[in-house]
Amino acid sequence: MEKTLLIVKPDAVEASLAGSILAAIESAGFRISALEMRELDHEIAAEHYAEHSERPFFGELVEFITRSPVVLARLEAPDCVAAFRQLAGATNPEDAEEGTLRKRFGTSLQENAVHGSDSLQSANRELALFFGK
Ligand code: FUP
Repeated sequence: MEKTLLIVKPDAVEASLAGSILAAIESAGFRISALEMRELDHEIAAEHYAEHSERPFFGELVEFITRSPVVLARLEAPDCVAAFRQLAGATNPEDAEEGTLRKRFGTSLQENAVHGSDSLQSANRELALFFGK
């Protein structure tokens, strides 16, 4: 079964929304096959966001994702990567469609509640980074 990485970001965990977000994901038909709460260090955060390392917002992004614990999950479903991107919604919650996780739970471009891998290749890389083989 296809897999993707979910991160419930610090803004959502701090707002006690982790359970609601996981429930919405399960209700939408995704199976959770690994789950962990963890405080990320700068090294793993920078590795996760390596593709953005030259962008002006990289430093803030790493500070944000490491500021308090996140919930990491491996999700499984048919066409999981694309299906979860659709459930998550547009990067900026203001642009996200009604009913998407970022529309419901995100508050800004940076504090957008959830991460989902953007391709099968990213999913495999990110799942290996956070959960190992
Ligand atoms: P997404 O794939 O939707 O998570 O979005 P991106 O990979 O483009 O961006 C990764 C994260 O960087 C987003 F979750 C939000 C953050 N970001 C900013 O903080 N500022 C920006 O200008 C663009 C993205």
